[in-house]
Amino acid sequence: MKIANARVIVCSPGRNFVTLKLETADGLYGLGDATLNGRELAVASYLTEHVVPLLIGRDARRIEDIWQFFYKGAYWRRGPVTMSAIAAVDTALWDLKGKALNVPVYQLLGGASREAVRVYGHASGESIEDTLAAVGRYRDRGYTAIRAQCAVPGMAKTYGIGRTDAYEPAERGALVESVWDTSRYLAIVPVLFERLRREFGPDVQLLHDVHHRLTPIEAARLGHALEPYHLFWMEDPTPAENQESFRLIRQHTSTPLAVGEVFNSIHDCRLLIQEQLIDYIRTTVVHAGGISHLRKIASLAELHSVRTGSHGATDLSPVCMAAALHFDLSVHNFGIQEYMPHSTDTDRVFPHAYTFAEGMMHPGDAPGLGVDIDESLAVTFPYERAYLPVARLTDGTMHDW
Ligand code: EZ4
Ligand code: CO
Repeated sequence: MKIANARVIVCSPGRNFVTLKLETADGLYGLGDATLNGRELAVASYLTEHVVPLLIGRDARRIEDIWQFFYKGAYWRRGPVTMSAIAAVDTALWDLKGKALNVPVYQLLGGASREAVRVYGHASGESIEDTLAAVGRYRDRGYTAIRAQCAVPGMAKTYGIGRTDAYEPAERGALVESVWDTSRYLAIVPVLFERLRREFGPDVQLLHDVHHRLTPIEAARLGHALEPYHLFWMEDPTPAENQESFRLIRQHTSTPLAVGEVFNSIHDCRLLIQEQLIDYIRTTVVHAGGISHLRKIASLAELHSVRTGSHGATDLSPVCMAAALHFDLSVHNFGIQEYMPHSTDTDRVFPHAYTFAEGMMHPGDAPGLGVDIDESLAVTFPYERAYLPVARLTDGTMHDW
């Protein structure tokens, strides 16, 4: 099980993906996702220049030791670029171990804790009526949990609103600047959820993503206003570099809180979890150090009644989606998994065993992660520079996005 070869594959079948492929001397290979939205080539370079040369010749069975080697051994700890690179190595090693032992990865993680994994979809619209219609379409496809976002009147473009149900957060080519107006946003969101509850009744789980746009006291006010509509969660209400700011939000609202899609280590969420300031931790395999590190975060969360709700947008490749599903199926304190289906081209480049039915997903029982990469097809989709949009206030001040 010595690592004989390691390669970084960058492709763009609809959006950019960075994939690490590890090959052993015995002829097995494992895959890991290393995609960091808008900064893809930084991780590709970190892997190629600094990680791959140190991987060759190592024993692929020693997953934890290799993780510690790249984390402690770099001297420079944490950060999204480093942790995405470590995540790719870790994910590929779990894939390899599963293939070597001929079992799906979830069996290595303690086996299934549930029959399947509940996912939530993204409904959005240019108006409240459009958003209601979009939620209806998700219900018709079997989703039992749906995130709802609607455009803010008076703002030309609102982040998270797709032209179709299959939207992509990053924009190819030039960076897009949008205008953000907090008062108008705070005025419309409770109206949207009042309508959604009235229309769809108490059974559907409703979620909302604030995308870090509010101050703690504004977030407290929104959470309080949404209480009658009992959301499954309110996500990223305020930037979380300052974990203490969640104490203030928590004092004012019982709306459940989900945070962490931009976190890359357990230290980013330690206080949030230990003080029970959040209900769901959204760290994900690719951005938070891989399956090994995510399990440690989940174990800490379990002690404090916090459940997992991993990020699962389209910028997480099918390799990460598969890894997330193995993790979700096995971990006891799983809450929910985000799911934005990939484009047809992405699914063709990454054939996979995972399945969706009636709002639930399963990673499948193929050995390892159950996901592959068609390299000859991948080369026909070369990298294209793309960025997430940024937001400025109406007076031009750069805002949290
Ligand atoms: O902004 O995936 O909950 N999902 C999200 C996404 C993220 C992008 C960032 O790469 O917030 O739309
Ligand atoms: Co989000």
